[in-house]
Amino acid sequence: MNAPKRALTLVEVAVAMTVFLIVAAGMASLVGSTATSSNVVLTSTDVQVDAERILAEVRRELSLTGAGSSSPGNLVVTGGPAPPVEIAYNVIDQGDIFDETAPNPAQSVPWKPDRFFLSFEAEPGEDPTNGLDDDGDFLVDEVRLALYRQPPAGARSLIKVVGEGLVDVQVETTGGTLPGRERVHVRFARERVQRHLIASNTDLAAAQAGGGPRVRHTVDVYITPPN
Ligand SMILES: [Ca+2]
Ligand SMILES: [Ca+2]
Repeated sequence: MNAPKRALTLVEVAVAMTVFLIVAAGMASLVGSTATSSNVVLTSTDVQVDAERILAEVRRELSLTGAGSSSPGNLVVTGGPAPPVEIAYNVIDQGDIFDETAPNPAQSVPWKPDRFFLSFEAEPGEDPTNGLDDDGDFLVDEVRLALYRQPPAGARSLIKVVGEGLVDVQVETTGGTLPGRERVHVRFARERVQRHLIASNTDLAAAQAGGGPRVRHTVDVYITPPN
């Protein structure tokens, strides 16, 4: 015979509700921390992808230039190693073919007349030399990489800004592994502050001083111009 059904006592209801609330709170905090960590991963990946993209553009630009004995004065690094520093160069005209019958085929490298400049330069509103964050983006002395073109008898004009938010930049020519051919060393870091992790005045002060929660990806390459 079944026992007679009875209503829950007040104590049982209170215990059940307490257990439910503890479980719900635990689930909420689990969801919260998952969201935060995936946000961090996303930001870190963003910075890495952007740094690699900028480096790929530098490589592509310099893959069509030259600094060897057949191209004296073609590729020139001015300034540096810290910004402001720029790489000036002409690129090969791929429409033409080497004249293999010339006395020295290398001397017939057909350069396009326009001069190009990859320039690590000040971002508008930021002085890259004073150790301060002048434009309020929490990056200290950051620079941009800009690409310019100058025709033989014309003015220099901006083609595009290749990248922004660059720190720890170093560009210089170094001894090459091939005779008469110097390598170009390019290094920079892309940096971004994780604004969503700034939760207190202490965090804010640290970020303004160049610290606090931030992600950074450094790329480093030695390029030997092919011609
Ligand atoms: Ca800044
Ligand atoms: Ca500054």
